[in-house]
Amino acid sequence: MASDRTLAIIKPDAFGRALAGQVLAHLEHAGFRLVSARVLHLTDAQAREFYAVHRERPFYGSLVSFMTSGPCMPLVLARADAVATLRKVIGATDPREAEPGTVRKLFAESKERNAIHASDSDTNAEREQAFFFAETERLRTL
Ligand code: 3AN
Repeated sequence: MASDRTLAIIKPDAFGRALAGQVLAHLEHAGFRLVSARVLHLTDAQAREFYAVHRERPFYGSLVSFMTSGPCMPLVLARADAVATLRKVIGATDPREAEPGTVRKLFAESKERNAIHASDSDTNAEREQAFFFAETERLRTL
């Protein structure tokens, strides 16, 4: 059965433009419950580790610089079929290709500065929740 929890990050572009509240409202409107949230400024080492799967990609260095450019907001979100539903709600990586009404269409600036991250599989959702949150913070019942 698909997991009912996933991880999102309101990225430094959206957080820095004071859009966190609007993004959260959008996610809640899409049926997600907020399980846990933090505001933190990623270190270079943390950003490199979080995005290690992209290590060989040409945009890796730039992505790490962007993700460490200001505070961001990791969130644990819950609803049925959480991973697939959140991917739909955030829209395509490039906001020019994102469906109308998606978070990235509404709030992203570019393919890199694209407002929000969301886990892309149950395995990554588990790893990424554990990256930011202790078990007691993410497994509480709603
Ligand atoms: P998504 O966030 O939609 O899962 P990924 O996993 O392919 O997309 O990429 C991770 C992050 O890397 C994206 N959210 C975006 O910030 C950045 N990124 C992806 N592709 C590019 C690109 N071609 N140029 C610059 N940044 C990119």
